[in-house]
Amino acid sequence: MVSATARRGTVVGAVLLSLLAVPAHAAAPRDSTLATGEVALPKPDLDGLRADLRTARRQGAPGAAARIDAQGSTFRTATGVADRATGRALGNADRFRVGSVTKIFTATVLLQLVDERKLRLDAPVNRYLPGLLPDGRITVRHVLSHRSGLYDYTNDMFARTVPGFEAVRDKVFTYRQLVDRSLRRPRTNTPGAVYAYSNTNFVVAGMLVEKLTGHSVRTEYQDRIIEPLKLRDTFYVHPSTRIPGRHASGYLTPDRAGAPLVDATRQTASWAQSAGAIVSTTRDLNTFLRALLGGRLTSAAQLAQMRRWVPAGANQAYGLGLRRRDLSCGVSVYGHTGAVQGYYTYAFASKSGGRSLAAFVNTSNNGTVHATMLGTLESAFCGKRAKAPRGRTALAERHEDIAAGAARD
Ligand code: REX
Repeated sequence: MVSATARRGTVVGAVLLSLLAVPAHAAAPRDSTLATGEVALPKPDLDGLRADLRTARRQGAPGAAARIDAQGSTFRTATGVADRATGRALGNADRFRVGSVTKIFTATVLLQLVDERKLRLDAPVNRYLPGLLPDGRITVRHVLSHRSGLYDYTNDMFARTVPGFEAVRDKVFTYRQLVDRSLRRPRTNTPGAVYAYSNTNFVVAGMLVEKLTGHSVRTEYQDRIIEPLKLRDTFYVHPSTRIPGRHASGYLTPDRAGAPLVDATRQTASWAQSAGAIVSTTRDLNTFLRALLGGRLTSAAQLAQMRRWVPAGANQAYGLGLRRRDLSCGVSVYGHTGAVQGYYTYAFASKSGGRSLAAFVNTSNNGTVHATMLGTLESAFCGKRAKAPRGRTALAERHEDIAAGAARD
């Protein structure tokens, strides 16, 4: 089923297509991508994007939606349902839990604090939060790049998916309690050695925000990002369990094959907080990434810090709260993925934010669907002929990587 939004999206999509079909050599005044020095991107494959979302539905997602923004043009598409009980069609106006895309918001606040000289990236965390961490060598940069070696407490929490979720659905944790759960386990690495994804890092980041500003992370997200960018569908929802306004219900896939999906919409998200408790829409996520990568939220110097990459798995690197993915066509994109119970998110943009894609499904714990959603990046940024060998962009980017074990700090 294709929703009304999706049909409207097709019309807008035609306009977008004509705008994006600018040859690389043409000095097209409307193409800010060229003006900002970004490489001209292949035309997005909008049929491919729609097909990706339909595939995700076949693989178990009740609904899927995506939005591309580029040079003032928009393409929206959605399929399936926002709510399995009522059968209401999912649309791009639906709010959803963005999970770890929250980490970009948290990092942005901290980099603004660096700009304000209230924080130093290479200072130990314990300088600001005395005695918090058992290893005084762990710096703010290590935390923001997932190189602290702090164990990810969610590994234990969600070892069994549904019972793990139900045990925390209504719980309210302090940051300290979450850090304590991590510290019960040995550190996974020497500080600075390698990338090892851990939500604990962004709990520590949230503590830093609150300590340095004297305000809650909600206030800081609001005053520094949400208000200035007029993100009217973006909220930090914790510990309240309800997503305000029109939103997609989220359905968690149990570990046992064939077991019914669990409605996970209502939860405190307290296990995630500054690592993952933001609710948003595809439009707001695209606006946010365009502003961030366009240099409108931090100084150029701090944006450059955010883009100092460490290797983070195949075709991926991690900066400070920012993920880079190197696509098959040689284009690299910047943003984050998100996974909270009931929702998977992909929010990525081109280097200076000229083209952005936000896509989500209202299910999680389904690796097949997650892999399909990775395909939305290929459709949005690589277009139809996505199978070409890697181009120069990706190679040039890779030279900037900080080698594992040889980090500069
Ligand atoms: C929590 C478990 C996964 C989800 C997690 N989420 O660490 C953070 C996030 C906030 O968004 N991270 C992702 C649950 C990976 C990211 O950075 O892209 N899985 C589910 C299980 C597995 O319970 N046993 O899939 O909903």
